Amino acid sequence: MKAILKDLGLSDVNSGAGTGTTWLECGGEILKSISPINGQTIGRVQQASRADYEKVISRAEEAFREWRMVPAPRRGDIVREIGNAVRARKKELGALVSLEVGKMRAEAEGEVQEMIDICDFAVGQSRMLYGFSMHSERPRHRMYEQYHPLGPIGVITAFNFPVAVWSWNAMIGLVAGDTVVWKPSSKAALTALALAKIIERVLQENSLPEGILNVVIGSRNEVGERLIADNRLPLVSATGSVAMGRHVGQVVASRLGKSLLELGGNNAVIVSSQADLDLAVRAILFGAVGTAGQRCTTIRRVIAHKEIFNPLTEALIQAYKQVVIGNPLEDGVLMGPLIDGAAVKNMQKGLAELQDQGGRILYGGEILSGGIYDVGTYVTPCICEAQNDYPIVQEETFAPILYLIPYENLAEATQYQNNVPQGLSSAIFTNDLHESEIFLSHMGSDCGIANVNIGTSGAEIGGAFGGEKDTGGGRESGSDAWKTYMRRQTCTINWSGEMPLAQGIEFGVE
Ligand code: UN1
Repeated sequence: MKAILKDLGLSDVNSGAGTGTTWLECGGEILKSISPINGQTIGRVQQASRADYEKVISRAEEAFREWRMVPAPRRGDIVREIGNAVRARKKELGALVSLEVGKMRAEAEGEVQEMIDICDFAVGQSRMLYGFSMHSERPRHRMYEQYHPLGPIGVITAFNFPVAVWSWNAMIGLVAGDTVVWKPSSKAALTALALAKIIERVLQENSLPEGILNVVIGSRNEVGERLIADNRLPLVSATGSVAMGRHVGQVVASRLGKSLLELGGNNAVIVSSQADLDLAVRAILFGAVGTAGQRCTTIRRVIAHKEIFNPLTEALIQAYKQVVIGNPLEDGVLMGPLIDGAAVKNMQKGLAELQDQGGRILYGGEILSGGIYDVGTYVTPCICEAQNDYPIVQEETFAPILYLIPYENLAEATQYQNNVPQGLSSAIFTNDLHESEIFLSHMGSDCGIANVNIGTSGAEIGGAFGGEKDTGGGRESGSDAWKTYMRRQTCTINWSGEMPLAQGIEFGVE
């Protein structure tokens, strides 16, 4: 453990506020990073105080004035170098992600890969910040739109994707000409600092000013609340629970800022009688058990046709029985611990409520004990029989609980799929074209992501990522999500020597 930390430039106590090239002597309280794998302290962070936050934000503001004038393709070059620096440290960074948030190695490295991929994507995007041109209704006038850098932006991220989600925002924000102030989850503080240290060298080697890529680790009162209320940040991107997002959205809206919200999911997979069950089981296993059920895209509900309900249930239970639970850094382990004891309690609470509401546990849901398990963060993944309208099924419990819900016809299945407050990701398993097209049509899934014959999680970076309804409506990562990080300007240029007005209005004095 010590070797990994040292290798990544971390010490026992680390500054919690950096401006990309320099680290502040912070005045906040000490935060311990505790590994959910064994309950041991990995390292400590001296958190930022209000005053430290102020320093960082003013550097980010100053740096913006300079960074916005760097040509976008040149900004892309810097992002290419950042991507390469992360590529070279993929294994070490992945190991730290495993240690700090408990993901299995392949998944931890997978999210580092997401960052590398978004860097590559952003490099290309840096030459494609296109606006439209329009034909003016007035003679000898030219009209077009252009995208300008927006400003310093705030990015708040959750513990479960401590590398990837920030990078979707930050790397696209960088090529857009923004500077970035990152408030990572305090449950994944060291990963954020390690990343900042990898990037520090790139910024220094390119003689860039401080303030371009900032990190501030601090409490909600000292940092979080100030950041969302801060008029100097025209955009705040936040990933986390619906409750958190509702608050962030309201505070940002009250100052008429922009927010990009990526909040909870309640993702369902419809398994039709026309599905390849073997494919469906493999996808559901990864989607529901992967990351110990702690992805916003985790499969939480399986809506299964009554004809295949029993064989599917049986096959899932068989698959769940084979999941090796343990230290995620060991080969063969598919499921690590939950993030902390509170998450375990929350899972137990969810299961108790489910049973009160009439649901049944078909497999799993126990807290494991003995040996490494004694730390209290390991559980068995759980399969339950439930109805879609149970209050607990309507909620996102951030744990490996899978609700199986039977259906009779596709209209009913689609209704179940859509009848939850959240709208992130969805999928159907079917080999019937008619069914899959209905699911993808206007009358089908209401989610931001809709898949056929693959699960709800593991989205590629090339698409716009995010969801509707209580998921918050934001889109980040690929496609045209870059537009959120820029301000659009419509320009009209008169080269006629006359002064014709639009809409044919005559206005003047003799
Ligand atoms: C999240 O859980 O907040 O689609 C992000 C996925 C990953 C990202 C999840 N690419 O599962």
